[in-house]
Amino acid sequence: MQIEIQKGDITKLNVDAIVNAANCSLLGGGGVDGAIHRVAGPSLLEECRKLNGCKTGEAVITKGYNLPAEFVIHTPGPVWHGGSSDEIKLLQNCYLNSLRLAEEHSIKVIAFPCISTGVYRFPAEKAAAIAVKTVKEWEKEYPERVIFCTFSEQDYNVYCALTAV
Ligand code: AR6
Repeated sequence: MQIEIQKGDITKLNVDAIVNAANCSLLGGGGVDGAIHRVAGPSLLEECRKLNGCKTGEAVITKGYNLPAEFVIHTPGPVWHGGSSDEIKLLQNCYLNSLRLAEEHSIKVIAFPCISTGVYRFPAEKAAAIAVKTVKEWEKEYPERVIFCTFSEQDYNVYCALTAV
């Protein structure tokens, strides 16, 4: 498994799947979710409507429509309430369930945004540590390459520090 850190807009990545930091309705929102729906186009929302939502920490897969990525894996992250509401386990589940879907669909290259660290206020360094640990411990054949697509310089530096040998 190769791990790569990039900085920029996840909607521009030409990969097999991008992960969406969604909410439980799956009907779109702001942040990375809004960006993904804007680029993918209305057919994505149409497919999402049929899924009847998704629980926090679980994940569902759709097509990518007008995105360069073939698939979108939607996973609602936990809202940070101080750490005593199972937030760590739930965020880990977001990564695990997304990786499971990637394995099931033989997805070779997948890109993750920094789930829960925007509107949902999960502390960025804690979230990055969970993301990197969960991905490093994944030992299945797929995905072959995981890209952590950070949006801010600060997140980029945190991920680089965590993945440096
Ligand atoms: N590419 C990559 N990362 C991005 C992009 C982008 N285009 N845009 C923002 N980010 P957030 P959450 C980063 O708030 O905290 C939505 O309304 C951003 O800088 O998008 O999981 C949903 O509908 C941050 O590091 O997701 C939910 O209601 C990270 O993506 C709620 O927000 C996540 O920030 C989910 O909140």
